[in-house]
Amino acid sequence: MPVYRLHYFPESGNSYKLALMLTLCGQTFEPVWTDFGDGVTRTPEWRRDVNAMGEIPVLEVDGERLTQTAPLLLRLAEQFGRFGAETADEKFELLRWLFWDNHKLTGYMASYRFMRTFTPSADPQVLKYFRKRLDDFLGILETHLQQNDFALGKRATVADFSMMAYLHYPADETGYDFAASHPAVKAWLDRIASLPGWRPAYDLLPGKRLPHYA
Ligand SMILES: N[C@@H](CCC(=O)N[C@@H](CS)C(=O)NCC(=O)O)C(=O)O
Repeated sequence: MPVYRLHYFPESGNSYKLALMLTLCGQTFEPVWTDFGDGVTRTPEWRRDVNAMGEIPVLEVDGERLTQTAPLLLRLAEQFGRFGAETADEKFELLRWLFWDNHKLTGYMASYRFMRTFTPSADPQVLKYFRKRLDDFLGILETHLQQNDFALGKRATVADFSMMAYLHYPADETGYDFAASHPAVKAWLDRIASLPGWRPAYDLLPGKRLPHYA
């Protein structure tokens, strides 16, 4: 069995993607709480010793430090034979949604939620811009999920875990009430939450939390 250590902070949806995947695959990990709020990931020491890209999460696998959730999710899917692609066409689809998520959905939702909720003086113009982009991306996801149970159709894959991570937080953090605004997204979040062993981020990622300002 590999030994996993996950460097994270509780509000990090990117960390949750890996914590959830490991949990759904029946794995445990040692949680390594990281003081993101105090700027530790911006220090030269942390970038030298932990992650040169300056990002959370970092997954240590038997002592090797690995980063970037998309390739990590794909590797775990392959290793455990779960939540991955089964055909070349599925692999293409999986990559398509993972790239879209990293660039668009997670990229904007993580920035919007962080600025809106966890920074003391959010710039209203920047928030407005993020929200406009997000409304567009969420509309695209809503349309897809009106016709599909999951990103790839009938079964959950790592593309779903990647896309749902930032959307499953409480409405007072995301600023969205999906039941009212995006019912197909809400139904999909509920489908993922009913997978055996599923747990929310704040259950899997304990420790000191960032102050709320929203
Ligand atoms: N594409 C990266 C994104 C990681 C990321 O942006 N992490 C955030 C915290 S959840 C971070 O460390 N941000 C620091 C920064 O943007 O400077 C992944 O999937 O691992």
